[in-house]
Amino acid sequence: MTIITEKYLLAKEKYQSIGVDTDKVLKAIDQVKISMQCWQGDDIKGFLNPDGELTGGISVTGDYPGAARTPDELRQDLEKAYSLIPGKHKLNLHAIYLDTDEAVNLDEIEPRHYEKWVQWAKKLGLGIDFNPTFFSHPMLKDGFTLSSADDSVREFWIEHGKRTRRVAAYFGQELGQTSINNFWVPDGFKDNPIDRLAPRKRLMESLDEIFSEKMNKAYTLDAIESKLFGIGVESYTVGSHEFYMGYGLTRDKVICMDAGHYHPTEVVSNKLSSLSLFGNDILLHVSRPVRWDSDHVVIMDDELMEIAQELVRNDLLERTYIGLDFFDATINRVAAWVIGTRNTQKALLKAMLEPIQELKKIELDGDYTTRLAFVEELKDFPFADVWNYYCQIKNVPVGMDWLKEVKQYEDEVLSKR
Ligand code: RNT
Ligand code: ZN
Repeated sequence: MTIITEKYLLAKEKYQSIGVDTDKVLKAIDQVKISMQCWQGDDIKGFLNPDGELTGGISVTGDYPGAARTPDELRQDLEKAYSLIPGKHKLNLHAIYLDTDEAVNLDEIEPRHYEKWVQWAKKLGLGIDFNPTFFSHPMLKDGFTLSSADDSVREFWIEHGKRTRRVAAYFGQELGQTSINNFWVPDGFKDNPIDRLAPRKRLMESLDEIFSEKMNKAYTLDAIESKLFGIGVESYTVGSHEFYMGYGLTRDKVICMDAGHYHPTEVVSNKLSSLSLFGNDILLHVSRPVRWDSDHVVIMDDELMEIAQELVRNDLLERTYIGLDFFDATINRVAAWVIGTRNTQKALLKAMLEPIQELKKIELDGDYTTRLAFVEELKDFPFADVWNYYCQIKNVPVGMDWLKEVKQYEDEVLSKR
């Protein structure tokens, strides 16, 4: 018996003493799929433009060597990352990550331009989620896409949106897992607008046009992502929280909540319960805002724990799609994926190891002293022994061992790019 197994058995006993069955929890955590964002691998450059520069709508900082330059390199890096993460997961692709020799514009994409991704996903047993790309493109005019006052701009992006839904349906059909197609547009103004209403009306109408084609919900679901502000659009974002809450609830869309898209003291965790009462499925963009929507790599901080607890305590995992959304180009990109994904899994595992019914009863009884004492003591319970055991049985490195593999990969592969 390995020391990891021995420790697990001790942890199991300890959790049993508070009524938690760790074996059951291990089965539950293994069901949770995390959608890993392709864009952490190359700083959201994609393969549409040969020079791959970010030309507006989104930005990334850092120049750590070794970024993927081709789809094959990106797949190689992703494979490395998946091999260091327990469980079977998904890939989150952006439209600009097409893999084809043809010169294709965003309003021309077709499923066949993503065929190689599907072949690869089949080989690895992954699902694929998708995103139309409304940035880094000359048709992003003065900061506007779907809400532009210029008909030709809107038409271009509407066509793009329509096409992404067909690509997402293709992913869903081929891979047997629903592909979430997430719409986020950067549209907004740096300074105070006179007319806040008209762009929102145009955005609403453009989206209605995009979604007018009926898709098979087993293959793809549309999601919509709001934002409070961004660099260059500090004063007004067309697709605000209220806009998309209203849109999503009236059009039966999956509402995406990005942890970095609200006021600095506002948290996504506190929104999930309300949303769950009125909407259907939820999409999460697990991210880490440092003072603003900075998309730092997800760490095990209080908000990540709160998000995990909300999902587990309220039984929302069944209805929640979990995607990661961070992009840090100042560190090894494979390491970034591994850290962010493993942390998200760890937070969920820790949340699953709570005696939830017991805690709810204590709260209903009004014993807030015990409630506080209990959750504080729980923080010291040996959840890491359960996590390490989970890694061991899934044949992925335990503890810091994954880092050695990433360093070796950096020496042998990334540093040669
Ligand atoms: C941007 C949104 C969006 C993007 C990706 C790349 O603020 O969070 O989700 O990060 O589409
Ligand atoms: Zn996001």
